[in-house]
Amino acid sequence: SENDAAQRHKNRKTPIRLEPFNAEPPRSALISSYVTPVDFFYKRNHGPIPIVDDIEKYYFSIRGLIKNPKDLFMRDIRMLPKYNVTATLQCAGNRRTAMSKSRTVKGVGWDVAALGNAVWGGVKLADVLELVGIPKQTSVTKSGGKHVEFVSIDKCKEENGGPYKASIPLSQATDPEADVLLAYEMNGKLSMLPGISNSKYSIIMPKLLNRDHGYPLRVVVPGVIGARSVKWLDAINIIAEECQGFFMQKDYKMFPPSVNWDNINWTTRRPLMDFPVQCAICSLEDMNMIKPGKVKISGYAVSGGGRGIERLDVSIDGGKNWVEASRYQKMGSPYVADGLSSDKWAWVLFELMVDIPQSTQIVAKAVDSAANVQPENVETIWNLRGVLNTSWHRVHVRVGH
Ligand code: MTE
Ligand code: MO
Repeated sequence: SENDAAQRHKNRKTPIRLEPFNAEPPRSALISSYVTPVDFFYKRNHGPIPIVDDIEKYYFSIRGLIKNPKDLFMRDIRMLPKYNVTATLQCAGNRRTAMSKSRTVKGVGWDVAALGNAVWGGVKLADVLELVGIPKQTSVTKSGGKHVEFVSIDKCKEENGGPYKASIPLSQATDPEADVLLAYEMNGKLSMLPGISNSKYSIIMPKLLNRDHGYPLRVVVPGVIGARSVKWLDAINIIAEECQGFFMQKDYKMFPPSVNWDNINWTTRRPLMDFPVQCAICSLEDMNMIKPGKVKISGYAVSGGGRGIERLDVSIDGGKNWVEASRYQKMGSPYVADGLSSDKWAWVLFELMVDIPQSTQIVAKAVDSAANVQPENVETIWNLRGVLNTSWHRVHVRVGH
């Protein structure tokens, strides 16, 4: 019973959680910096967070369709070239709560902050796979062929007590330009204290990944839904086709609005990979009371697959007329969605000052570098698992005097 569980829980020396730990910051926290501080970075877990206490003994194995399986320790990983990749990690369930308001969906209720932008430090998976004799390549296609499966240390009920796992195509894993990382650092860069421009006051942010985010080693697949970025890596398997785990086959797929829990056939859909173009206003809540006058509209926009953000439109009359907002990644330097002078895997923040004389609905929508747009209404993309709610983001302001 629940009481017994609570009693057992109390009797333990180390507290355990009866539910996996999930957390999301207030949306306003996301726009205070381009790189999301670890404390404000959402956390999504499907089981208890494992503890790896002896980093020297930690290793993961690479097996499957290769001639020479290998165990790799952290010292082996640290010998490979290190890269810092700025990439936005977004849960496929981001903005699920709003989808549920249209019609109830199943899943963790997320507001608009189940994502974050981090500087991930680690080695390229393409370099690691070369160690077991798999050559690098620049992929022309990302589907079909062998897959690289990531198996975690954590255990979860969806896998019947087995480990969390996922896979990506081998062609993506071996493409150095896809920037797939085995990361051991998060936000390990020199950064300025907010509001102080003198470099004397710069600080080193926490370097190593913390436990919540996959210490000691996690996968980061830029531009792809968060579920494929497996934390607490235990093994890599080279397999003939995609991973048959729960989160690839029975979850994180998008169904049409007509599919319900009685007529669902999981095999008819592909596992979600690249996320579509997304944005949200973070300077305002869903409902706001304001005084008439100037209001700052700011938030984030991001697209998957390395596509940049080409445009960000804001409407202050519920979607009839639109004004373009300014976009930035690094404060003070203009943003160009070309992936050369910009961080191609990372979000952009946007900003616009508007005059709000009366109560209204404010809307934001983004266009990515492939001219993809966001759907106007959540109903057209409604799906029973509540994934990929990328509909126009709407907030209400009531003007009082
Ligand atoms: N990896 C493991 N081992 N276990 C998990 O439960 N959750 C996935 C992914 N990797 C998960 C995992 C999901 S659904 C998301 S959205 C991201 O991790 C969240 O990463 P974060 O907690 O570092 O923000
Ligand atoms: Mo997720």
